[in-house]
Amino acid sequence: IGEFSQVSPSLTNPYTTDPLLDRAILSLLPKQYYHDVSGDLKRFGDRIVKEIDQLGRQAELEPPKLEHQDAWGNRVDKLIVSPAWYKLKEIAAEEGLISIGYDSKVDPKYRRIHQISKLYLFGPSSGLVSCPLAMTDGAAKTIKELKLDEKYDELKNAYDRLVSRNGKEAWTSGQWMTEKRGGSDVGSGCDTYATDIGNGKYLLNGYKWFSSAVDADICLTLARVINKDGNIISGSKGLSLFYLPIKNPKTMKLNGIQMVTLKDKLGTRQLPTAELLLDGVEAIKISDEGRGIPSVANMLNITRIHNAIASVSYMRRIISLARDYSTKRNVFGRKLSEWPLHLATLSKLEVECRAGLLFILEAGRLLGIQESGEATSTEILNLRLMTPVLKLYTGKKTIPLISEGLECFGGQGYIENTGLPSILRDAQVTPIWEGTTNVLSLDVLRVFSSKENVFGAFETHINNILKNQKSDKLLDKCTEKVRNALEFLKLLFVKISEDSKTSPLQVDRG
Ligand code: MFK
Ligand code: FAD
Repeated sequence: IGEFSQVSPSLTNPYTTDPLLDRAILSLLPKQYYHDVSGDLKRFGDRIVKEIDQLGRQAELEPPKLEHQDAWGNRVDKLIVSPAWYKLKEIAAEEGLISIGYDSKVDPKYRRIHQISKLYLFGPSSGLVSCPLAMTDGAAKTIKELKLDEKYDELKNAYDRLVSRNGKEAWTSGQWMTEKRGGSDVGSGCDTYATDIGNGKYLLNGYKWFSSAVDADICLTLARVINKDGNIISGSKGLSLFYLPIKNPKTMKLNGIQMVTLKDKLGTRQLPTAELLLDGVEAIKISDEGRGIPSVANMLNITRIHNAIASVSYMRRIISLARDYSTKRNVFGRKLSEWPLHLATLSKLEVECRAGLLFILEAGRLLGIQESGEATSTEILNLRLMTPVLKLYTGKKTIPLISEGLECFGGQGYIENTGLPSILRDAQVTPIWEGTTNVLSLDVLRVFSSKENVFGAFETHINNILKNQKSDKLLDKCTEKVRNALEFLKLLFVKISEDSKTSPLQVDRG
């Protein structure tokens, strides 16, 4: 087989070797807090290299299985998940990947920056535990925003578990929205029905078509309440939001749920995604009747930010490995890193990834301000507007970028046991789940058509950024381009406003 073997690319501390993250958080955080965060990220970066990345790989190689029956024919629906998956969930809790975002000892304006930075380091090594973390964060946010912890003891307990740092006690949440008839058009597609059994409790019957991280402890889901006359309201105005424990707390058996099958997926194979039959699931209605969609939007807007973090984290991972490889691979008598054409390829990827990182941190900054209760109406509108754009843009950009990144390894980029192809497969889901690109484009139109002076808020935001920009030749050129783009968007906005008298779908038809 010859004497030569190629030195492999290696993963280095993703914080200390990130070209931008440290500078970005230095500019966003007060000095003392920056030092704490920076120390935590450095330590966590080392843990990723020494421990976490191998666990992520193990989870990929030991995909989940579902056993419907035990040896004696009893229906058990036993989900078997890699030990690495459970270990990663424990690590995520210990490392505070959710709790940091809710830490009452830290100024709310800054804690999301810390959390997002940490999730960005964790994502590609997380064995897709990043997915339940997103939904866990979304559930915690929903409980807080709707003040459910003040209304129900059960929800207070759930909140404490969702944000726990105790790896043995922490809970994760699922988010079951998609059904066979509708993943985008949930309002028409939801055929899950809720029967009132008194004391605020309901029994849910239906079929959930995609339910990820189905080993979760709790879930938020949508269903249509059957009223006293046996009637239901169709469309999104008929949906309410429900909270349910996945296992009955007394029997520890599934709470009226049958796991019908696990999905056989292109990627995210580490992640158990199931089809579920809800056959009399006991649940609590946590929204006003008919307000299910706007209530679950609290969750969606958080999971969409997580999705963007994951997209950018995949970009960073492939670039870091490709950069490292370029210093180890010789072609035509030189290191790859010495060939200008290869450097030009890497530079293009780098620019896109850095822009993505600044974009997710900006979302974290605005989210923190919103959670501090000090946000202006302009900041709230910008966060609302930015979230779908952030998710759709990063989801769309990550796939061609990773594809180009794989090409930087030549044939090795296509070989399974390098671990590289799984990055592309996993990233392919980011534009699909949590709202496809077109559906999120329509969400942008929804914001423009439903809120006052959205464009004004956006313009103020951009002008504030430009005002604080240092002046130099290159930056002045960029500023001019941004101003021209703003003028163009203004014209577009006027057109959208004129057209959007009724609904985003009608604007789209126009
Ligand atoms: C590693 C990262 C991992 C990430 C986690 C992955 C695991 C989970 C995977 C999943 O995919 S979970 C399922 C995700 N599903 C979606 O994202 C659904 C996609 N479809 C949409 O987003 C639709 O736009 C939506 C179902 C939300 C609404 O469609 P409708 O029926 O046309 O809604 P409509 O009537 O326009 O709006 C109803 C209300 O909700 C309105 O409020 P009002 O009644 O007060 O006027 C809207 O303003 C409000 N609303 C809708 N979207 C909102 C929102 N409010 C705030 N934010 C939003 N995003
Ligand atoms: P459709 O809604 O049928 O969309 C098909 C196409 O139509 C898309 O290209 C879409 O962009 C386009 N489209 C739809 N509406 C419009 C429009 N008005 N204008 C223009 N184009 C439009 N869901 C959950 O609830 N919980 C989960 O845990 C979960 N996990 C998932 C895990 C994986 C791996 C995957 C792949 C999906 C998961 N989903 C989950 C489902 C996911 O959210 C949906 O698949 C997604 O929202 C799209 O819905 P759909 O599949 O019904 O596609």
